[in-house]
Amino acid sequence: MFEAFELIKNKIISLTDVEPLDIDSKSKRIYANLNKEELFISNEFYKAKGFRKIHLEVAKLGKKLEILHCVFFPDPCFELPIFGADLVVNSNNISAAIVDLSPVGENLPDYLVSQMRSLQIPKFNEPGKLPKWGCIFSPYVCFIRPVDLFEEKLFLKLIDQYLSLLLSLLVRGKEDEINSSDTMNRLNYQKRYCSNQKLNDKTRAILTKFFGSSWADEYINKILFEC
Ligand code: BLA
Repeated sequence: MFEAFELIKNKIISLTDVEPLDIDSKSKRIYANLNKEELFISNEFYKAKGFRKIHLEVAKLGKKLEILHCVFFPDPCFELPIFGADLVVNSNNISAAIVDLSPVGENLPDYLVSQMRSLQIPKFNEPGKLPKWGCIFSPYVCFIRPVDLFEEKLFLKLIDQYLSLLLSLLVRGKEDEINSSDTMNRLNYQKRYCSNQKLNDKTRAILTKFFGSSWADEYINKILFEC
């Protein structure tokens, strides 16, 4: 978990024109207490060239559950996919690990497909089955439960490769007009990404258990998947 956090954080600080985004200062550190279980959420938000919002979150919910959540929402003026990663640790074991570069159009652009193909996603022993709302992900989404340390390392390497690939796309550097149809279209796909992510009952259930349903709804709508 810590390694993944460091890896992502280092990529973020390497970005051009990166600066912290002030979303809502009371969302940066969230503490609560439920039946003597400690809850702690730490949020970091940034913007940078090519990215309208980067969100890196670590949550410790009670004694057992730890979550690393990260999304790079692109600036829709750029032709960039959405990077998303979710690592769920249950009693010191990763129970779910998901990483993707998700399309902001009907498909990923051809040049990106060929690069993702050449990465050769390793064959993991316990792949997960994506729910219906997961149609927002690319064909190269990796959703697994790592069975051992070796697979955990392979998954980390994949996060690294997907992020490196994403950042390498920025070098192409083409920026469309804010009101161009390509920009609008990409923004609509970001909206669809967010709407579908909001259908993840597992996220909602955990947040509701610890914070109540209205808090959970607000958090999901305003912090996790605002668009
Ligand atoms: C699954 N997400 C989960 C699970 C939990 C959370 C508890 C179930 C894990 C398991 O099956 O063992 C919880 N995730 C959270 C919480 C937060 C979070 C509370 O991020 C934040 C506070 N989810 C994302 C992003 C992706 C994502 C960015 O937030 C993908 C890039 C994916 N999480 C995702 C998927 C599942 C999941 C696909 C599996 C859903 C399922 O099996 O139905």
